[in-house]
Amino acid sequence: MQRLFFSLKFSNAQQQQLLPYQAQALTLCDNARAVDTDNLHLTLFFLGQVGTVQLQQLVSAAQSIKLPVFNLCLDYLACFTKAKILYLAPSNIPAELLSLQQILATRCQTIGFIDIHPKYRPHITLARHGLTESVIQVTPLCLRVVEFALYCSENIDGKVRYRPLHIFQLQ
Ligand code: 2AM
Repeated sequence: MQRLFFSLKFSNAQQQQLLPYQAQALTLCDNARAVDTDNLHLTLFFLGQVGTVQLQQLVSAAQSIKLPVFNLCLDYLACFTKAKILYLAPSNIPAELLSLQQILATRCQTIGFIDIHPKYRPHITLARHGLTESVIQVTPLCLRVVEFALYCSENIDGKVRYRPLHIFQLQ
């Protein structure tokens, strides 16, 4: 069994563009721990533990999705107070992102996974173990989203790493 999730896949260059926003987020509270640059992502559907048969079903389901590339403009920093996560998010959620998330969620549910989040909240977690009440408007960062991926969450020597197992192109 592997711990998996679907996520937008950002390039290395896009992950680098997120770093000034992460630096700003870290100033909002003491003790927050930065997410590793390579791990910066935007979750589409969290699956949890997945076996090999389901893994193949998930890959086939995602491969058949034909949706367009889109622009995502991230423009505010805020915190999920319960999870103590500092994140960057879009005030305007692109219709293409919602379509992708909804289609993926429907397919994952058909295969037998439960959506554990009552409401989809697209965000990029920049730091963990941080708490703030602030919501800060930032200079918008507009990213061209061209692919998503099925990621595996691995713990190697106490360090979490998100590794793309399969990458899916948007059109
Ligand atoms: P993330 O912040 O790294 O994307 C399981 O709950 C995981 O799903 C969380 O660790 C979080 O990972 C992500 N998540 C939490 N709440 C969510 C929500 N409302 N919508 C989408 N992803 C969420």
